[in-house]
Amino acid sequence: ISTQTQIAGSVFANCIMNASGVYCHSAHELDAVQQSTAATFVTKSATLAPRAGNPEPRYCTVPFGSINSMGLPNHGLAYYLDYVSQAQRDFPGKSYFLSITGFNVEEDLALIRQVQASDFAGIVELNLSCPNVPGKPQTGYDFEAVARILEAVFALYQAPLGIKLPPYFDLIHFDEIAAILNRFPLAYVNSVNSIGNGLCVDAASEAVLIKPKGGFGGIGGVYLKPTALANVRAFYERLKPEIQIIGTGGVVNGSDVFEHILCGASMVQVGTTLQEEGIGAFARLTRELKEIMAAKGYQTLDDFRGRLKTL
Ligand code: RRO
Repeated sequence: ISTQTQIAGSVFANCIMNASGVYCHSAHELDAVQQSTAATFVTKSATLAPRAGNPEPRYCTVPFGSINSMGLPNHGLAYYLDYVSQAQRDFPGKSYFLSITGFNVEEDLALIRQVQASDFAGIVELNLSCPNVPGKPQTGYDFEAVARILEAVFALYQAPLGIKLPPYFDLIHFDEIAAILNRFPLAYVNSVNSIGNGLCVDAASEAVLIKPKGGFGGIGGVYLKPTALANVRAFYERLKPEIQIIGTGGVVNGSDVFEHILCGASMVQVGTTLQEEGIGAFARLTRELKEIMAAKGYQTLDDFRGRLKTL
């Protein structure tokens, strides 16, 4: 039984990897993902300059998931370009994902130019959905801004590039954003980022759980799964076949991975569960996925990808 997959022509021996933000801030964490059974890694979203992020506590686990308002702490693009460059030398033939995010189109272009000037040979993930920087909207909810950014980015950059989107909740919004995305040579769409600006409350202390933004933060984990599957499915049905889907959200067990692929995902990313369980989550999820495939008589992901039935 094989869980091999492909994104933008790169072949990966497995279809499960980290979600950006988890286990990918430092070289130490990225090494751990690299040495695991994960398909590959994606780096923490990088800005032009290093950022400390929001004040702590800024991540909290809750029974059905997590809330975070990290505020984009990262070592800056140069750090992640150096790390990937070394990984490319150490493991020739393996592809890596580099996440970047600017605060406006000029910054996005400056980031892209730095990637272009480097020896990066992997896949760029442009994060259009960070919910946690005070005063900055989630770009993915401004459809005209998404169109403007992609026009500018693809005028400059022709190598494989995908985007990380926030969850959408209305079928009209899926129609509108998909019509825009279909105008561009995107490698993939990654759905979804956390549900922005949720609020978790501790009844005992009568207080919020995280410090930034009065306790508001991005929701991940079990809460996210139906929304994530809906976004994967809605984009699988609307995007041109050249644009692949990466499914992220609510992956706790092998069935969750299976369901993302059934909805149309070509790669599945793990955030909250990886944060809570640690690097062993990759081997467990892979084993559980293979057990489900074996029980159903499936040999490869192609046997069931996208083949969700309706009633
Ligand atoms: O760093 C964060 O606060 C963060 C980011 Br950039 C993101 O894209 N999604 C998220 O839940 N947190």
